[in-house]
Amino acid sequence: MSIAYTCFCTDVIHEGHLNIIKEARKYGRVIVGVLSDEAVIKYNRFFTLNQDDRAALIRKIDGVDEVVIQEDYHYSDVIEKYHPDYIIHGDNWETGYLKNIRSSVEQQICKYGGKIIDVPYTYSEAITRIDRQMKEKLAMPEYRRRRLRQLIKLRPIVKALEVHSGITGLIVEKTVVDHDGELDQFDAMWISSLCDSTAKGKPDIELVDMTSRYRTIDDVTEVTTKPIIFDGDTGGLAEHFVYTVRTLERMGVSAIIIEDKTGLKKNSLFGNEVVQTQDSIENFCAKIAAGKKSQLTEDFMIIARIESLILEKGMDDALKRAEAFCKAGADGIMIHSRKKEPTEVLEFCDKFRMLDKETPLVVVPSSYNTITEEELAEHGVNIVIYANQLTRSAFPAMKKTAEDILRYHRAKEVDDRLMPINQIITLIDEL
Ligand code: SPV
Ligand code: MG
Repeated sequence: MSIAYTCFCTDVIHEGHLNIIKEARKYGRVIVGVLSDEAVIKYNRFFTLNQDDRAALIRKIDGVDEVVIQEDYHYSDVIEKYHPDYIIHGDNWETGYLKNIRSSVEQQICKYGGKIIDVPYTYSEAITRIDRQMKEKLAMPEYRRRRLRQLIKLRPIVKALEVHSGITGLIVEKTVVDHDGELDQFDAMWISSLCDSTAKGKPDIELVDMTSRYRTIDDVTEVTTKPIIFDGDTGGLAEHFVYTVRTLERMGVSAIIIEDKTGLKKNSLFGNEVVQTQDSIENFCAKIAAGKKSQLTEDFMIIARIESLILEKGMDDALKRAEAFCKAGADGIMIHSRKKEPTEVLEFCDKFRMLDKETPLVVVPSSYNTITEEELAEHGVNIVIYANQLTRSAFPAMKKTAEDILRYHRAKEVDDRLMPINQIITLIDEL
């Protein structure tokens, strides 16, 4: 009997999926591949049911003969294993970033006479509603908050990009790239104190108050579903920090990173060019412990950021602090450096990993930007934060536009490099 194979990555079964199964049945024994958790999160939105629960859901559908886990969004392994005579898929994979997957499937199954069956994609009001509900579920605080911990387990390295507004949040939410046949997207958002302050035209010295920073989080959470890592600067007084932790938890933020500095905070990239005071190990440990004690969920993470390399206090000091901060309850360590070369950060990571194999390590390669994600992961890094790149790309472009309008006394000359109005209005989802 012929084999008809289809692959699902859905958390909810609707008429569109039932239609695919119905079509598949016409061609033979129906095997449904459930896309693995690792593969789903590479190009699709996050799941609300894990792969085993999704498989159980599909097993219950009438007409399904076998359910298997498909480990990769490329079909090569399943094609090799099952030699399906037919691969059934919605015709939405004829365009966009799924197109390449379709062509490699076609190339492979053509070799033995297999065929692709493109089923017209089902569009209906009910499906749109279900789709929106799933997305909104992902945006709920209890789902969003725990997602960073889930991603650390599922991703070789979690990639976070800076956001400071609804629109920058949407860019991180929606950008998927197909590069050399590999689909990829960002996993998380970093609400940088530098960029949040810059967007408000203020210096990065803990001047923008928490209420205002919560407003930025609100703007971002209203239009996105990805997890948030919040730059908490020094965390302020321990007596205040406990309230910050509670608020962030309630808002669905996944993690706060606080740095071991005290007094007037200056941006780390100034290093010792400005006066910056590192907090004592005792004080900072007490702050971490107070934060951990105040937290109400298991999900939320307090990540301790070590400034010893920035302030040229040496590797031993950085490692001593890392050990102490973990003991005080930190859920992760961020090591920062402003060197052009990654040498000191990698040395720290290697030495830290000899002491501690588990605690997540976070880095911010703004100045040592030649290092790749793969190299960082090889040194035990779990989260890479691209801390300011959206801000730094937008502002020069805006400044040049302003200058050129003044120069030419009209806007025609700048128009070629602007996003068309019809694109900007479709970028924003409507309910
Ligand atoms: C930020 O993005 O605000 C940071 C990272 O804290 S850095 O600017 O490198 O200090
Ligand atoms: Mg900062």
